[in-house]
Amino acid sequence: MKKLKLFALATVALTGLTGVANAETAMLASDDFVGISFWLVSMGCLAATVFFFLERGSVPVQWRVSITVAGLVTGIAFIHYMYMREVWIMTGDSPTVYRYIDWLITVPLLMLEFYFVLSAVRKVDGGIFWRLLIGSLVMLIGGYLGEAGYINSMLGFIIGMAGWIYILYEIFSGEAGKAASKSGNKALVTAFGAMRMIVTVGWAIYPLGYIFGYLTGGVDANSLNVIYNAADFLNKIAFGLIIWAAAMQGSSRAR
Ligand SMILES: *C/C=C(C)/C=C/C=C(C)/C=C/C1=C(C)CCCC1(C)C
Repeated sequence: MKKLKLFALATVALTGLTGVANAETAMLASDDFVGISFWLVSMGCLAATVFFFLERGSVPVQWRVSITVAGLVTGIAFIHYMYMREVWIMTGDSPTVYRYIDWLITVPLLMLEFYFVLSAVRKVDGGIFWRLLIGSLVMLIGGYLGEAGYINSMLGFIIGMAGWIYILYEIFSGEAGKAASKSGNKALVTAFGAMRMIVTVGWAIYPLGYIFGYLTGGVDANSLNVIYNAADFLNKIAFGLIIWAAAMQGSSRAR
């Protein structure tokens, strides 16, 4: 296990160094605030990844998978951010493909977290995971087809919204929501409630970004990217920290 952890950290560190080398070829302008936001989120993701992997051993055993997944989410996002940052600084274009590939991997992992935190304290039906996965795929594929111009952008938006609303139904009123409230575990109920708020309020930022940066009169790449970057910071890093805090709540904090 120690070796695995070291390997993971070394990988993250190496990727970070590669990024430093890249920075020589693409200079960040001091007034490029979108580029600066790309940098801030990428470094936040790097720090969060190291943190989650190091903290994995400090939480009770049944919470470890959730912490590992939180580290995977920020780690995958970190690497995508290196590329997105590069595209933005070099070309000033929105790195749509990289962003959606990142979402395609990290959003199902974030959804999986609802399943994992539930199964940390009780037995749960695997159907919950599949329904959350299908909802997120509909949401992302709809959004991508619309944003990349394969289908009408309004149609893509409507399909994406349908997927998101389905996810919200599942975690509030569906089986997942019921399982959480019936669990009687304080740490889980608190974490589940906070995670649900993030998927409601934090995730709402993306469709708003789509509307303001994309649907209403031409693409405004600046606002679209700043909005998406800020949202990622909240929905990936803060989301993981909430799970970590819940996991620590039940533990004796022995290290
Ligand atoms: C780490 C990345 C995350 C949490 C990304 C989440 C993305 C969304 C919640 C996207 C939602 C969208 C809609 C609800 C409507 C259609 C357009 C999208 C794809 C931006």
